[in-house]
Amino acid sequence: MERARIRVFDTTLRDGEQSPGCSMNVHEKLRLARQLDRVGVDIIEAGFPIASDGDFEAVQAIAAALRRPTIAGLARACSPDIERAWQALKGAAFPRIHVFLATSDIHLKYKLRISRQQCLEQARDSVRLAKSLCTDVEFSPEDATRTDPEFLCQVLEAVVEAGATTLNIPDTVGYTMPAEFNELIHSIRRRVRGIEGVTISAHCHNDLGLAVANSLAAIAAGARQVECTINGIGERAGNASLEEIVMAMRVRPDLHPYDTGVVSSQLFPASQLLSEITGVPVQPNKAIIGRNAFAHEAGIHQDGVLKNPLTYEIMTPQSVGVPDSKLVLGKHSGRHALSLRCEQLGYQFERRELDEIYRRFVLLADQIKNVQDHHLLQLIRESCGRSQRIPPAHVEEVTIAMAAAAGQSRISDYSSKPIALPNDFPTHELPRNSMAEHHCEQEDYLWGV
Ligand SMILES: [Mn+2]
Repeated sequence: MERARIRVFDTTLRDGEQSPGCSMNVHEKLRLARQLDRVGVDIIEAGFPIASDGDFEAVQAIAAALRRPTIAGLARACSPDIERAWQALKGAAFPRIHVFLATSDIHLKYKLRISRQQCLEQARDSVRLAKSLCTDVEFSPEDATRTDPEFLCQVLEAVVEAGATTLNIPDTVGYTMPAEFNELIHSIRRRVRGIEGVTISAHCHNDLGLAVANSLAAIAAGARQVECTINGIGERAGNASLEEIVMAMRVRPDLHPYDTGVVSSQLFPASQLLSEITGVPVQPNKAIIGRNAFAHEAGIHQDGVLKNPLTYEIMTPQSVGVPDSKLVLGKHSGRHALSLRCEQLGYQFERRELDEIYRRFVLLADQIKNVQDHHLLQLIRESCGRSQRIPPAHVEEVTIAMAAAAGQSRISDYSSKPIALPNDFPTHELPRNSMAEHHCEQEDYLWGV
């Protein structure tokens, strides 16, 4: 089946940067933009050129450095903004001017203090100006989801006539619901003359936790561009999270038959780079790229995952770029390295317990070259039920992949083969019933960064 292509418009460097604590300098923005290029986004909104000299320089530098993606710059609906944006963008291989103007009565009355008629004219005139500078023009009616739909369609029709090539429908305040937003996009497609010649886009905020759901609802209704950010950063509760939208489509192509140009294995590196640059950590339970996104704490879950990852996983850590754990523990590894690795995996042992684990570890290391995390975890489970688990928060920045899925890179690679110690590993030395005893009560777990 032919699948529709969704253009991914990343606004991490613009809307994302507007979130508290997330401002970036030119050098940092350029670094992140290069990673966004590796992620494969179609459009990078590089900044708001009139906002500051730093923003201007960043947009200019990104436009000069990245020749594949479209580079967008934001402008209010007035000539100084639009001209400044164009100055920053004109060196881009594919420049786009993104003009916005609020259209809801509450914004018109209290913020802009203009009438609907003035709004309509200002929107049309500013898009006309932008179009005289740049063929690729996006228009956003700010606060679209709280705008009278009739008036919204009038404005959209006017800007299409003036030359807009993308119509972005922002849920600026994170107010809409999936069914409602879906219907809004449908009604725009029905009512706006000339709509078939332009791309409809969605820009959703997460104030009610629905940004991704609303974005997917818009796509289902015919939107073919989605605006989003890495880690879901952005104003207030943030924007729709790029990684969540992309992986929702990848994991459920039956319900979301769309393609993007995103290289999913670059998602985790992008998330890490953004956190590193801004110093803003990702919440541990964040979908797709959070430290616990691939963790299996409950013993019964872990047991299932070890037997077949599909029991509790709908995608592999590797598919989103969570690195494989390369535990290089061999027979030459010392007790200290072993103890450290155990700690990284969440276990602290008394000296005598560690001695016992070390003894078994050496036996195993004699038989296999590299003792990997899943070997070690199994060994720990079988050796010691009294291990004291330490909370993952004590382990900072340890990149441990979901060990059970090590070496498996695609869903189709999953097999039902349990990961096991070598056949000749001397399990007869283990206390009888040790597996049975700890099967249900074990507290061991793995986590995926
Ligand atoms: Mn926004």
